[in-house]
Amino acid sequence: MTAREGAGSDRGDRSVDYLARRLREAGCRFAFGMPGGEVVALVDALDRAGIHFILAKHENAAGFMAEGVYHRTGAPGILVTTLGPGATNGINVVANAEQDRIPLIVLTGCVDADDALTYTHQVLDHQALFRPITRATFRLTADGADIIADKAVAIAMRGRPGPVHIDIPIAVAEATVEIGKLRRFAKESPVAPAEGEALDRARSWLAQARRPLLIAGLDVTSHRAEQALRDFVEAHRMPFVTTYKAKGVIREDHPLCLGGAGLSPLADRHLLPLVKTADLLLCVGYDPIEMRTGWREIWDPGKQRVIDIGAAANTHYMHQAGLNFVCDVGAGLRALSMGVKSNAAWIPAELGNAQRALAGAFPTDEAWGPAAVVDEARKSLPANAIVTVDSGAHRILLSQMWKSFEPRSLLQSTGLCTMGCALPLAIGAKIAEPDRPVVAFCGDAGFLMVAGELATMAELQLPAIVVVFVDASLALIEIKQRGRQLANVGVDFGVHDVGAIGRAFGGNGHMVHSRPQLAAAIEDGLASARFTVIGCAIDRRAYDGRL
Ligand SMILES: Cc1ncc(C[n+]2csc(CCOP(=O)(O)OP(=O)(O)O)c2C)c(N)n1
Repeated sequence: MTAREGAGSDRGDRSVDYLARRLREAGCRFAFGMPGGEVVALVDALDRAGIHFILAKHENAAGFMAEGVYHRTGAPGILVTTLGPGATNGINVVANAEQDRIPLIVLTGCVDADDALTYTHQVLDHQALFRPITRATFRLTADGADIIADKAVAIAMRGRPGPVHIDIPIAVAEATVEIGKLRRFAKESPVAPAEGEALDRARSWLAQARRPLLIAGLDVTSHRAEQALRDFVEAHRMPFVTTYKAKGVIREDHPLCLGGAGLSPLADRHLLPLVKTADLLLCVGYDPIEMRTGWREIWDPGKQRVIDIGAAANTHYMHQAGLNFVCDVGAGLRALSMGVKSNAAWIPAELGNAQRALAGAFPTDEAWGPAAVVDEARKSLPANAIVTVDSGAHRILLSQMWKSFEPRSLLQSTGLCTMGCALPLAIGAKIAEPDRPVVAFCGDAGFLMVAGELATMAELQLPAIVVVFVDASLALIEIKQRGRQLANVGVDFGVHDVGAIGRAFGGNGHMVHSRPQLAAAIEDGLASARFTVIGCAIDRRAYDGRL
């Protein structure tokens, strides 16, 4: 294999053609980003390989669009940036991919090593920049392009998924190489826990448990273990709580469901007593990176039996378990269940009371306000709607109130908890599933961070709906500031007509002040061929007592 630098694509395959073909083979059909001169060959190669390149208005948003596609297709997302400012604009979404366990392939252009010896303009060490927030970072070589691509996909998708970075020097990208057939690694098979003393003990704990409680987390979805989980909770009559990311792994109207947990002290008030009185806690694909401090060391492994079945070893120390199985989540559940008869004896009234108390903590009868927005939207949207939500007070309320009926139908950032994700996530989801209703819920500050992507929605003619909670405040931060009796500084801002912003970008736009107005705007949005922005005018401090 020889690299012939500088040869054009018409004279043979470039290294980036092999890279692009391997990504196409992995199921990728879309890439997102903003090119610079350093990545034009890459963008050309992606396009030739059948991977449609979508131009976003900011690299950070581009990464979330890629994530939205991943959730709805299962193929890794692709983010393309140019060198220097392009790469640094992507830092937030790459950190998000690391903390939120997203297989994002991050492709950056860079100057060639020999050039960098005497040239400094826009030149940064991209690998040093991305190393702490990725699973791996590579520098593409011409002859190894297919292998590097294969490694990137394998590392991004394996176990607990995460981002992988490939820096692509200009001359390497354009080098013509003769690799021939793509070289690939063997597929991994799911790892099940070994038979032995630990598994025997786990089975005996399960058989003896009278008050078992299951906590399901995002590794359940990464391992596609939803059916195994449902079979398990039904066989063992085990009530379950999920993290926000795992909402919908089992339909939330299931009789054993206790809803989502993670960021709401109000919900925790009813959930934690159940956790503390359970005699067996089964943490299934539970990655505590999603949880606030209220979930740190909440049980006593000296008194309570705790089994962890997850994708990664417990190095977080958020909690401890008596037995830890690092394995494929579905295989782990099936192995644990084998030959075990349930002895669970939860008093049905006790569970019913907890479910009622949780529902009562988040009432739906508000005449108007943030809870009314969530309630009215849920009623106005079909059950199959895919919903995204940003970070802030509105997210906590929505995540507690929203019932999810399928996995990955409520998308959000729960590890990094970044603002500005909901709108681009919705763009990605709508691209992947154009026939389903897609709705982004944003705070007004989070919306204003990424409002420029409405232009992308218009260009792609995506009829998604964006619901904005317009309270002219960073509500979540204002609550914390007030709670500490500090002066109101840097948290309140102006009321902006987000409906007019929507119209300015070529969509429909409304400001609504009541339930009927909201219902009508959603109905119009669902019927429209254009996107719709609905600003819901609510009072400052409207979240008091609701989180
Ligand atoms: C990128 C980023 N910057 C800052 C924060 C800290 N933060 C968390 S919630 C929040 C307030 C968000 O305000 P808004 O979007 O209006 O939503 P609300 O809290 O009012 O519902 C802020 C500033 C963050 N999570 N992400």
